[in-house]
Amino acid sequence: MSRFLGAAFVVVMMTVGGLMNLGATEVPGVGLTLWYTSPASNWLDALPIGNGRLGAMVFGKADEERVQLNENTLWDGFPRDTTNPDALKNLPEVRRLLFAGKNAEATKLAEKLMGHPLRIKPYQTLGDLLLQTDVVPTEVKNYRRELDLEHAVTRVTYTVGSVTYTRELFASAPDQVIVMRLTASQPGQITTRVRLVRSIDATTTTEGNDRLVMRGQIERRETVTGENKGLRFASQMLAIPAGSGATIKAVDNGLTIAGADSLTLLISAATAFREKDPDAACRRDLAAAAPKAYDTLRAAHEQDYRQYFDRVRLTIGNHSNDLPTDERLAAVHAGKDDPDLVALYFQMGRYLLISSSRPGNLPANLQGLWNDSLTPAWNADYHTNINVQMNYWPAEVTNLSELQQPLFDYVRNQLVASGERTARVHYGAHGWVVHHLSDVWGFTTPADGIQGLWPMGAAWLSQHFWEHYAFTRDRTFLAQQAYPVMKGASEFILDYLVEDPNDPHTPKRLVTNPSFSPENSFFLPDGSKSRFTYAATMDLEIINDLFTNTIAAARELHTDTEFQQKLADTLKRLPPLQISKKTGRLQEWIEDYDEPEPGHRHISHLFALYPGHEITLHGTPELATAARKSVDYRLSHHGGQTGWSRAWIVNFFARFQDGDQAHDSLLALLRDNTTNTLLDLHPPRIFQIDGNLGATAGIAEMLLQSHDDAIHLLPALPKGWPSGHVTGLRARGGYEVAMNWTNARLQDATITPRVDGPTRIRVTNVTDVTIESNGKPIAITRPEPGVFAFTAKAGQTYTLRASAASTAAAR
Ligand code: FUC
Repeated sequence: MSRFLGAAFVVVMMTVGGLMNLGATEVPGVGLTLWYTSPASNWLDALPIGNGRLGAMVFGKADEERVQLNENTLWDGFPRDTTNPDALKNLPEVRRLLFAGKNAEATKLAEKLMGHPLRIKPYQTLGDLLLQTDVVPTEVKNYRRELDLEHAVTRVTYTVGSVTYTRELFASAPDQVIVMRLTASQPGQITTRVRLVRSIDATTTTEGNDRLVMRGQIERRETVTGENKGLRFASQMLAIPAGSGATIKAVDNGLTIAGADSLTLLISAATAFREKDPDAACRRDLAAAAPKAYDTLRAAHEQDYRQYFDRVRLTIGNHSNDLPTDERLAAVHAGKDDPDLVALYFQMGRYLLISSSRPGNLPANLQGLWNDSLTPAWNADYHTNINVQMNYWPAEVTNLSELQQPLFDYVRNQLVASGERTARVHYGAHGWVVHHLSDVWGFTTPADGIQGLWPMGAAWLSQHFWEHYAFTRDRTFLAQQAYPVMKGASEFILDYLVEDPNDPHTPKRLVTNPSFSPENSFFLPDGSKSRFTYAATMDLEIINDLFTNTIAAARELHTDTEFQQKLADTLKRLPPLQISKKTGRLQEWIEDYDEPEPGHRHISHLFALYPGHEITLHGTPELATAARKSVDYRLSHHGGQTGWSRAWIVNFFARFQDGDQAHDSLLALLRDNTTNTLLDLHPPRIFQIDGNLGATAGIAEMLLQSHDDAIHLLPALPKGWPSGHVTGLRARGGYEVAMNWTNARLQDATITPRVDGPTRIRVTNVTDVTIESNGKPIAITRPEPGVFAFTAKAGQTYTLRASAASTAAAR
């Protein structure tokens, strides 16, 4: 168990101090456990487990355990056509008013452009598994609750009298069940009552003396016919007690187990979203899992999970801190730095993605898949104006590439066809469109209020398809999945763009209209506030990214030369990015407006810095300087208040190659937007997984970048991480990278390419390197200072060493 290894490792560290670099690779599991000395007092302090479909939050009270359950297809609502046939005829007038600067009138008329209905329905909790034991809380000693990220198991241990009790839970992807196991250090000590509950729309009964069966249907009536079209769902729990004295019986819709040596509970759930008969699906999954020994189930789960998790190891501290996680977080609040905690947060991010996004299932929503409410904040939906994309920022670079497949499937199966209809009905356009949010029923029309009139979701989502190709070089994926999606999104934009009638040039420039910079507002010259405009900077950046990537994809596939030309010609007609003459900042809108909320959480106009790369330090230094001023300005006005906003800022600073500022933002995130269980918080105190995942990407981005024509090693190392070690990061071009560094400089790196080709490596703070393959030095060129180039062969391993002279010189 990792905590014992952890203790042993600390001893080694103390005796041979300075051997930091041996780190986690030598002792797997060190620093990979979140732990606490008390149970969760509220949902945010419970510990999450998940298999990409089933999830649970485990509270860990000795006397009354609550396991809050989720199944990620359990959504209110049903598929329907939400387009508004009147939208299109009002569009030209809204556009005319905006070009004429009549924003208030345009805003009023724009209500006619919205879809019907205006709002989506929520993702819901499935219910709770409740255990009641006969433990008297005051008699509980040696309490420990933990989440072991290396094995994806949560565990509670405590002692009452002379008996030590252990509970373990995990969510198995291979067996599609949640498994809970109760054991005791002495025979016959497990006694508990188990119930499966949900507050509405379901009933639970017992079946035989060992099974709980919940059946339900969300109450959601079709307005005209009155028919209940809500989703049907089911959950079952099978209890398997062991021990010669064990008894089990059904009492009042619950089970009572007494005198068992151990107890295994298997929990399944399903909905009619995927299963014709959810009840039968639960029965099937339990029947398959029940004959297997607990150890067999656990071994299969671990093997499956670790195929993903083990790919990346990160050591940036010295593993000297073995305090409970909440105490460490409190120390960070008090101003202490804790690099190990940052590394733990990073691996927690990877754990959360592995647990909430698995091939064959839905993508991670605003809360991954953990939600205890019937009416969660923002419906726990898919927001496409930053949030769902941020969820997938770490996928490629932290070597979880396959976990983007749920996003790709969701886009292709749920969004594209509906988005084509919305494009046609609302805009008379080809291609597909998604506005600022969606659900599992294919919602693509403008929602909520007029800020929902933001038709850039499809264009932004398309970036993920291209990036997946850039990292994997999977041509089949590019041809079959990515290109059709990217092309469709481009077709919509081509039709959406209009000539700016105020432009005196020939041909006139092309702009988006209507347009928002999500979800920010500005002052018009007459002092009134507006959000509505044309050609917001973010639109231009997203279009640049989409068209550039689509052209590159078409070229790779040797297809659509005319279409490529059309995209290239259109790009030339977009307005350029602008630097404010007043402030030197990157302009967020087509005019240089002042902002009522200068610290606004969205920093949309910096899309081109991250996740895009139209703005780079080397390629566009003036724009990069202006972008830097924009971030500094936001921060000087209390920017970055939400977890996701802070996480985005970490990525910006990584791209500015300012490791110390990135690091400061990471600490701010831990201080201001993180639960004791390392979950990201949106103010006031709402779990939102995007901050976790965005910051995980940001930490990787501090160590490795590959967006600017080279694999850049240690581009943004902060002073606080002078020595460290990372394995398994991935770079664009199909590379895997491991690095060791000491005294704030790279020592050596291992680069493993997946495809043959020219390779350029940039190393911060190192003037020269040697590169070996198969034990022999290879020829390298030095096309510019700090860049080392060679031709890589797929499958070979290249070892790069900073030459001693260079390190000395750099010092
Ligand atoms: C966007 C953000 C909010 C929140 C919501 C889910 O609208 O502006 O802060 O994250 O998505």
